[in-house]
Amino acid sequence: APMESGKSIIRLNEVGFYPGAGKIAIITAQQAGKFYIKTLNGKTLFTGELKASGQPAFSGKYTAIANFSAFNKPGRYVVNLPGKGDSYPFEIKPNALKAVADGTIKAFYFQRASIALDEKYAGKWHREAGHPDDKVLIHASAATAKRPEGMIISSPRGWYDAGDYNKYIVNSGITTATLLSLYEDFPGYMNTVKLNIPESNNQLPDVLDEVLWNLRWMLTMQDPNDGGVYHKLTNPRFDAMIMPVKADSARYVVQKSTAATLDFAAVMAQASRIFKKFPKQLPGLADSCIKASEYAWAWAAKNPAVLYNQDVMNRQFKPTVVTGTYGDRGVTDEFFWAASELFVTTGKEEYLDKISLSKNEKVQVPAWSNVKLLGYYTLAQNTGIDVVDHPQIKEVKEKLMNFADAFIAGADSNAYQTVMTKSKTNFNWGSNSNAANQGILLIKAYKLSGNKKYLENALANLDYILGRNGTGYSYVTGFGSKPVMHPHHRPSVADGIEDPVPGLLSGGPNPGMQDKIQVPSLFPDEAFIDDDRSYATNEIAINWNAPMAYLANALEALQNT
Ligand code: 9MR
Repeated sequence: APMESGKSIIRLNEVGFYPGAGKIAIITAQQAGKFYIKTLNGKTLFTGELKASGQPAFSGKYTAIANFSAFNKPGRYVVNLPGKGDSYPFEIKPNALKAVADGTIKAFYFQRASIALDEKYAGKWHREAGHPDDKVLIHASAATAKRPEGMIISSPRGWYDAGDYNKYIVNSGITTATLLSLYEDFPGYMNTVKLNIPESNNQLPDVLDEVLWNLRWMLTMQDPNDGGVYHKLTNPRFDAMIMPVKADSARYVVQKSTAATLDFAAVMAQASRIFKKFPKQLPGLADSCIKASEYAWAWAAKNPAVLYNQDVMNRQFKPTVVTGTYGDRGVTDEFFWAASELFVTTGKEEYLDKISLSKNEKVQVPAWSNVKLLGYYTLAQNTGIDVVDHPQIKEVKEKLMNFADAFIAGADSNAYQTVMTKSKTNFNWGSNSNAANQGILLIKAYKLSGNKKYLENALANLDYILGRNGTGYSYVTGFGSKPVMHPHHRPSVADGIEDPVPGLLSGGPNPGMQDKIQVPSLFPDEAFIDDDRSYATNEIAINWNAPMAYLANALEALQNT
């Protein structure tokens, strides 16, 4: 049996707590009696009583809860258990999550294609430019009369999707939208966020500068001749674990797809209403975005069921492409999302007509394949235009709140006292992004209702990601005492630097083992290995980092409310 030391059995947010907020550590043992909050010099400042959790963890083991919410004195501390010793240290202070909040956005800078990362901005992770993507081939599957097979287009910039170096529109869609929403929901706070990126001195908030790196790439993925959007820009096969500059195989854009085109339409509509506020800094951009969006929508309306099926494509066309598929099998949610964004930005009733809510529809927290809730968010929050008379909008708000209520119901009786650890179904590929996306839903519910219970549960999910969980890892590189050190991330593996690129959210526990790498436990919340071969548990991805960045930044913005 593993040693039951304080550090191994006391699971807590290893980064920090806000003085006025809830503070909980979970003991993964049936410990009873007292616990102490001590300074790093061993001085006891708070004594509490452990409480048993109502339900066991997925492993069947019961936990104990150390609640020290009443202790609010800023400083550095440990939780101490008699006979077991100290937890990892943590801080109590205002702005406790500031570094994580900044770092998880800065991570997007580290994911940039087509640019060298200077030491000034990237520190020891500076690297040469990779993937200029100024000579990208039209794949046979994408060929048209005006853009024949082998024709060369320019499609630079963008973020690398994940541990690999390809660029996928579907996944870029939800990612870019999530970061745009962060700005849209918290403009005052986000205006103050400085990331030390090359554009930091221009007259635009840094988060929007970072978004523009990807948005400008996305714009190049639309065929100017018909409005359709290529599904992805990719190598035929995944690169070895090498640096970007060494990865120089030919790049292609493949066939257009309805999902990619609608995700593009949604993001461009949202971008248009946000960039409209910066006419001096970005002349014409808002107009270009809405034009691109409506053009894409028109293509999708004419091509409502072009699903990306890589196997079918490979049977017809060469070269064979085996990289990520993001092969969504249903696009009603993409239609809903795009129509919602287009309606809110343009006010045109024709888009509202496309927003139908089915009776007992089951919504899920957003994921790349499931974007309906992104439409809900936009419809529920946008008071800028007069939507109160539309019964659909009222219903959207009600459903959103009901959905949030269902999530938090009983969250305080499971072993880790979080929404994330309520259900095994949360633990699929990229499970940590579910924790973050649940957090976003709860932040939205808080903004709509003013009820702090939503905010507290959002914070608990953040605690989950930073160490209060079944493995004790802080799943964000560079943060916490036991952070993941070996993510499946090509630059982190290939750069010869011990520390991985910082601010990246690992995918997290997933018992699926799609990569055939053995995980130490198959209990859903423990099915994780900090091994760079384990892409099913320990890859990083932009669509996972974005909700993490949203959650951490939203909590920073709301900490004093
Ligand atoms: O996040 C994606 C996950 O939902 C899928 O189950 C998985 C297998 O298709 O792919 C994941 O996305 C990967 C993408 O296909 C390629 N780049 C890395 C992504 C993260 O693992």
